[in-house]
Amino acid sequence: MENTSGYRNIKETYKIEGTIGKGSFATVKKAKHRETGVRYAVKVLSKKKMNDEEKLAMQLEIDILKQMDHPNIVKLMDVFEDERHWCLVMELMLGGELFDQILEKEQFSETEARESCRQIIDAIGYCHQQGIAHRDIKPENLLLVSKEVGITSLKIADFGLARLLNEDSFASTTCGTPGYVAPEVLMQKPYGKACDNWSIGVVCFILLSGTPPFYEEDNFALFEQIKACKYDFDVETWKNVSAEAKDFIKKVLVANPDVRLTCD
Ligand code: 3AM
Repeated sequence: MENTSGYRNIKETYKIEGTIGKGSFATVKKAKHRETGVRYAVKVLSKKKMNDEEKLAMQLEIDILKQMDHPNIVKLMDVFEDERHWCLVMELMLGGELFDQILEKEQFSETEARESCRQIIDAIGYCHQQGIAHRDIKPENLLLVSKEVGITSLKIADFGLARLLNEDSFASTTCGTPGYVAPEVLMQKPYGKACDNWSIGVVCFILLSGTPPFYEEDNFALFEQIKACKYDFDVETWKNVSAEAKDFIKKVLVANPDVRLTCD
C-alpha cells in the first residue's frame, strides 16, 4: 500500500525485528513477513550519510542485485524506498560468515574447500556471464545458509562495489579489500572480471591452508607483495593438500590477468 508520499511502507508488510549487524552505510535487521511468517534479512541503507555519487553507486548495487538469480547469490526479494532510506529485503542467511567458520575450524578439509570454491566460482561465473564483476570477494561477503548445513551451502552477498563491466568497459577505481585485491587493481591499470578470479584464488588459498597468501601489517608492504605475486606453500601447512589443488592456486594467483584461469 502506498502512503501520501507515494512510498510503500515496509512496516505494513514486514514486522522488523532485531539488528543482525552494521556496516558503514547499512544496518542489517531481521524481519518477519506479516502474512506468511517467513523471516528475511533487511538491509537498511541510510541515504543521509551518502553523497550523490554514493547514492548512485547504491542504486547500481540494487539494480544489479535485482537481476541476480543464482542458488549461490543472496536473493533480493523486494526493495522499499523513501526519502531517507532504502530497505532491501533479502534471503535470511542463518549460518553467519564463512570467515567465522574459517576462524573456528582453522582449516577446512580439501573436500570442504573444494565444495566452497565450486560454489563461489559458479556464482561469480554467472555474474561474469552477465557482464558483472563483483570486485569485493572475501570471506566476509560469503554467507552460509545455515549452521547445520555448514560449509556445503554458501551464497555471495554485498554487491556494494560491484559494477557493470562489459568486455570493453574497464573500471579503474581502486577498490576492494587489501589482502584480496588483484595486482592489476593495485597498479591502477584498467581491470576487468579477472580481478574476481584473483580474489577467488586468495579465498581458496585460505580455505585450503587456514593462512592468507599475502600478509603484512603494513598495507604498503602488503601491496608490494601482491604486485610481485610473492607467496609460497609452507611445507608444514600444505603437506596434506593435493598437487591438483596447489596447481589450481598457481594458475589463479597469477599476476598477469590475461593468463589467469577464468571461472569457465
Ligand atoms: O555484523 P556481522 O559481521 O555479524 O554477515 C553480515 C554482517 O554480520 C550480516 O549483516 C552484518 C552487516 O553486514 N548479513 C548481511 N546480509 C545478510 C543476510 N542476507 C546478513 N545476515 C543474514 N542474512
